[in-house]
Amino acid sequence: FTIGLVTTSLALHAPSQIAASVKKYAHQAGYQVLISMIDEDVNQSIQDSINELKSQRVERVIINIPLESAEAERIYENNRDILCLFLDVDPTSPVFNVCFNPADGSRASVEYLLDLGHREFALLAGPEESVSSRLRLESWQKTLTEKGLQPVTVVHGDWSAKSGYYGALQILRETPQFTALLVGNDQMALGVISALHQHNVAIPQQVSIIGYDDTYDSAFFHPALTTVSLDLDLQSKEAVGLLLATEPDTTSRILPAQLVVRNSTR
Ligand code: IPT
Repeated sequence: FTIGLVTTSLALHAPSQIAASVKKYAHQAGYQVLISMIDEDVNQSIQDSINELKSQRVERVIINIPLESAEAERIYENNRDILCLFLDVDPTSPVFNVCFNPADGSRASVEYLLDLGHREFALLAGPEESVSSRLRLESWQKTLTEKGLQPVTVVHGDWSAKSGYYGALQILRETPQFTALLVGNDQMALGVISALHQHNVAIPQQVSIIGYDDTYDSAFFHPALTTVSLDLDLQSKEAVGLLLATEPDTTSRILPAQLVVRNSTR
């Protein structure tokens, strides 16, 4: 038996961790995993990937591509002959999904920094076209607004460490009056740390940083990163379990995310 995984770039830490875990849990259940990785020309190539998997007689497919609800619904409707489960959609979307709550971890980050006395927040979000990136950003902004605060700036990266590095340089150049920097994922936070070190901005003495993901590497950044932990292994386990049930229950599941405090905040 074989299940399919249609995934965004495996050069990124989170999707590659998910792919490894999907494979692990599928193998434990006696299934093989066929992986199809895409990143451009989204709609057409997702359908191409699904068709390719169908031609190999795959009938159950995990889709880890960031999709707005309308796109995800279209894909779901166009592929009623197989079962599709989505990992990167708005968890309230009607398609079958296992996703993280985009609000709890983001809210916890802002509240933790507010309790430490921070008031000047810079936001370095992920790509504008990613639904998870947008929901994380909205939740940071909403929590700040509720406290009567506005971020000093909002900048977008593309999830890579390089984009975090250049995003931090832009923020230092344009709006240097911040003491807290919320970052959309840990890879971008790695680049941020590098940029701040080069400019002799001490973390956490001058600037506190909180990332997002808690991938396997994040505890080994310097300083060890405070971040919102997503249990990607659990997400993969749930997804594989739901997909492989004999009579799949297609009720979506929402997973919690929580703040893990390390040394990049004070
Ligand atoms: C999401 C990660 O949080 C982010 O760092 C990036 O890797 C992105 O995936 C790639 O699409 S995790 C996803 C299951 C919401």
